[in-house]
Amino acid sequence: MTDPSAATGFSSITDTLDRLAIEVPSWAYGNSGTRFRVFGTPGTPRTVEEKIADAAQVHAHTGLAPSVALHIPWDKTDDYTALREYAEGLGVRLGTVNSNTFQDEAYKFGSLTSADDAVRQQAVDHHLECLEIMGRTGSRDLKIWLADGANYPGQNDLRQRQDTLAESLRTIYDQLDDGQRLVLEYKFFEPAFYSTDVPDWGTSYAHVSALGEKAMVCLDTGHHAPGTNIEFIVAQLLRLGKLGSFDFNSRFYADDDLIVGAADPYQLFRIVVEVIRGGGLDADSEVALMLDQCHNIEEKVPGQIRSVLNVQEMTAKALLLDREALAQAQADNDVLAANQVFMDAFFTDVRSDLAAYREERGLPGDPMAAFRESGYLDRIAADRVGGTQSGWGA
Ligand code: AOS
Ligand code: ZN
Ligand code: ZN
Repeated sequence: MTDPSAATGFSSITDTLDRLAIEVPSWAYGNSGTRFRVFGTPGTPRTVEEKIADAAQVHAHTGLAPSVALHIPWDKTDDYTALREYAEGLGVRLGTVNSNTFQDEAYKFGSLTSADDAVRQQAVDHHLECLEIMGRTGSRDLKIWLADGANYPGQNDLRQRQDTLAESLRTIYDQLDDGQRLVLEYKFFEPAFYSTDVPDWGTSYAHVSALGEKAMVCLDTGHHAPGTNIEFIVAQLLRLGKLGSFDFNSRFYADDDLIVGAADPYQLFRIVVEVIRGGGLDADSEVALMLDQCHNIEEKVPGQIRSVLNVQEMTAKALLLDREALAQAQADNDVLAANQVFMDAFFTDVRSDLAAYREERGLPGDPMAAFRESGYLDRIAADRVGGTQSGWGA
């Protein structure tokens, strides 16, 4: 066969592939680590502008990452309008604003769930400041992840904290502008080890449903217990119209924040199958696909390039799933045929089709190689002296 894409049906999926956009997090470009050690990398960004410049490299080499998520306070600056213009000048947009109520001494026993009115007000005010910043950066989404929880049974009034959280979220939600959204992320443990105030999708869903249309759930793929069927949660949230965004990453053990698709590419494939099934890649979809990763030992910009390429590769496979044949096998209760159709899509090798697809769009067929050859890492290593850690490594 002369045209390999004819064998896979690749040409039928390119319109949808063209729509694929993955937001990259500003903190992925800073140094990060574990509680044991933060290893520095030459060329680490010293400013938010340098983080955005690195993110722009990911987009320039892949065409997949047109926006950058910010983190407040790690990315605080005096002039957000100027920052927005700077990003646009490099061909990227400023995206989701991530709040932070997990680093101040005041939040030791909670933030939006705190029983202390002054602490709770401080946490609410921080979110209102984020909303103000979003007005200037042109961001749509305020992403809230809370470290709030307890280490010991009896430490907190679990029920009361849900009521307090609902009240705090309502105050923030009521300040959203038209076109802005609040996405509430859940996480089953860490830093709290016994009980977390937003531990699962059900709790997030309960809160965002009570708030209204502009509130949605954020699903971080690393925030589930081992063995959790994440694609089921994806299907359910899409069915309920409440899947606002993804934080993509890989985990082996806890919230490892490794490169998406590195630990279990088949799981990523299954998730993307449900995203497509639920309309998450339709032209009018409002589901935000984001990365939430840290690169503790590997180079950061190529780590991000690898990540968005992994999402693209699994998306291409998922788009190639023969849904008609699958529906027929399901209707026939032909278990093995249905599973085979599913596995055939997963095992289809799309790498050469994707390389050709990129080249047709003026992008490098092999973005990893193109970036390596660009000399960018050597340039930033020489130019940037005294790079700082991302907030995670602080
Ligand atoms: C923390 O575990 C969460 O995954 C957060 O989504 C994220 O890492 C944070 O919002 C960055 O500030
Ligand atoms: Zn996350
Ligand atoms: Zn996380």
